[in-house]
Amino acid sequence: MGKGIGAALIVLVSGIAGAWPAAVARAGTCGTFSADSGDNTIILGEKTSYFYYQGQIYYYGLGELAICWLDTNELHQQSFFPNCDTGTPSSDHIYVSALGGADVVWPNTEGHICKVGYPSSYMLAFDEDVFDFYLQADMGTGSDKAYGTEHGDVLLSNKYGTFGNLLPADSAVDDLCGYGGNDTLYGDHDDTDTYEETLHGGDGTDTCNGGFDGSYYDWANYPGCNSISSAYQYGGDYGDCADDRDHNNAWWF
Ligand SMILES: [Ca+2]
Ligand SMILES: [Ca+2]
Ligand SMILES: [Ca+2]
Repeated sequence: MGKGIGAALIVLVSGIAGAWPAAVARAGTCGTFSADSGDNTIILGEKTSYFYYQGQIYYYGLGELAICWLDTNELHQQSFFPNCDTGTPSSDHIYVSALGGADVVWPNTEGHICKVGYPSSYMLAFDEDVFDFYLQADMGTGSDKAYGTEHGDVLLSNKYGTFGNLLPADSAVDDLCGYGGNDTLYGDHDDTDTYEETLHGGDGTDTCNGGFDGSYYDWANYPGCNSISSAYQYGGDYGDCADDRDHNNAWWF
């Protein structure tokens, strides 16, 4: 529970999930977020509103995506994405561009204050029962960590290059964690043991591509990755990044 919030805080989760029509269209982008070229922490959650009753504050979800992030100066920032909401079909995604720096992105699993204002910056968890859309994260250069939602996400260890949509080498170790859902994970063109990516498919039927062009190699967790291209396979359980996703909540405090 966040600082400054009374022990009697009650969070009301949006109750309108599932009341909207299912996906009907081709994959689209419901929102685009760009961090900065420094080190960033990027957290996905649900925008809220609140009211006071008998001296206590009550939050309720607005069914709209909010992103809280830490900029290169370690200042909190918050952005809202009105087109990424409870009506957004599962074929759409929020596009996150982390740019340079050592970045981390993940869907928040607990509600927290986004330190840009109390009480208005409170965010609920990213609840897959509320949001059907998935995450596409281009992590950019630098050593990054990307955690997916329980939907089928697309996680890339670097941004697309300019030729053939390939991911250029970024001379950095990246860690991609698909978590639940049928994810697609792409390593970049680093081709030495020093800078291999680790691709964790997690639950679901996941596709892991170590180099995106068949010539380079990363470490793919098997059977976490059900389909593996351009990668070495780990036969066992190479860590449990699903746990990491939950533990990351601690950074807020
Ligand atoms: Ca960055
Ligand atoms: Ca990277
Ligand atoms: Ca998965």
